[in-house]
Amino acid sequence: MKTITTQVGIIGGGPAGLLLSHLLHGSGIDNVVLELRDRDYTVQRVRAGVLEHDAVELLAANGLGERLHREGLRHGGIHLQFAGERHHLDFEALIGRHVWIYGQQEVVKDLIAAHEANGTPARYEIADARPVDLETDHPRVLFTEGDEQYELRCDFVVGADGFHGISRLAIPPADRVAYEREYDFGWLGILAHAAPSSDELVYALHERGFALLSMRSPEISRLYLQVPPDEDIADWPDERIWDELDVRLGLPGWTLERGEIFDKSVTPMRSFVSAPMRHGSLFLAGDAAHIVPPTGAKGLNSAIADVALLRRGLVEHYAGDDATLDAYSDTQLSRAWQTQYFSTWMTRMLHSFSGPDAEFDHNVQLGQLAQLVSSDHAKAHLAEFYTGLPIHG
Ligand code: RFL
Ligand code: PHB
Repeated sequence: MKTITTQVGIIGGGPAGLLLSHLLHGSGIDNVVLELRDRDYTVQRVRAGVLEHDAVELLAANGLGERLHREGLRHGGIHLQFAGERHHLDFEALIGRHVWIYGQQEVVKDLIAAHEANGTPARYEIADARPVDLETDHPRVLFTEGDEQYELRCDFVVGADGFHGISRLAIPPADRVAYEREYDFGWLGILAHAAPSSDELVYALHERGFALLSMRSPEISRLYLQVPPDEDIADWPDERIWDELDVRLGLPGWTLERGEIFDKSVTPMRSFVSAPMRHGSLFLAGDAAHIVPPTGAKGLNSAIADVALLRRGLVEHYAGDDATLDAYSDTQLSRAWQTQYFSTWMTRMLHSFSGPDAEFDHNVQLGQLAQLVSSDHAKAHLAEFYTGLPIHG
């Protein structure tokens, strides 16, 4: 068995793991990232698109803002559409904050470039990662790379290996609680070579289900449709997708720009929180600890908030102060539940629900939305959450 020694062992080379590694490196804390998949896989996964105000400031303050500010799209608000009308929520005017449209894939590319420039690339295609000795202050991660067995000796292990990762499972079942909620719908998402048909995102409630118009660049549209969670993508040829988007997003005098669809997938929706987020010398961050339905655009941003605080806690630890690290789990669980609240609220407000109360519920949603767009206080409430809770980095 070969031995590697570092200060922080990070399992998972997604946005949470790579960003934590970059932040720690910038603070002089040695670390190693262990990633199951190959590098190209981690870059090609199409996922989040909206970055919160403070998340972008954190990235920029740590050398990751150059391409983001050049190629990203700064959005000062969103549109809410229901009952055949589109309403603009102007975040800048309401609370003086904004968000950025910049794909998660681009964030990951920028992180990989920074790691390569620093000479600290992640170790890709490692297998069987297993954190052990977590109740001690000298934990290890055992793993396989090629034909070689390794042990990574460290002071702390961070589980940033996503919802399907193994880190959370290393906490004994008696010491963790999982809170979960599944929705009986998912999102069919497409990427298309089509100029976005709106200046800012459009979230639409329609009798036939939710639809979202988003984008990645002035040439690429990202669009979503609410569908059953187990929907077979083969049942959705391109024409059917465009026609359904036309129905749910259509307005008189407005046309949805069509184009070549180059990515298509269905994602089920769930909410999940695992508590606590710390067990001995193991800390969980990002999707490994919590998942939200994407309606509030919070998953990636929550992962960024976790690792920002974890960096601060680790820096203070090595300076002799454990207060932030000791409070990490409680602080981030409180933030995670606030985020769950917002994501649940947005999801319930904007999706169609089936069952005997469906018609009643739809009318309640219309009432809720009508009040929301007529009140600056209600709009500011949405704007505060959407542009992001504070990030304590
Ligand atoms: P990730 O991205 O899942 O990365 C985890 C990494 O860990 C690796 N891994 C392992 N490595 C070693 N050993 C093991 N045993 C391992 N098991 C797994 C994986 O290969 C992977 O590389 O988790 P992370 O870093 O916490 O990042 C979380 C975000 O990816 C996620 O929250 C967002 O994508 C959620 N999300 C959105 N978030 C936003 O903030 N704004 C959005 O607009 C937004 N839109 C979305 C979304 C997620 C979506 N899907 C597909 C779920 C839209 C969609 C459709
Ligand atoms: C996206 O562009 O992928 C996106 C935007 C807003 C959301 C979710 C996803 O709420």
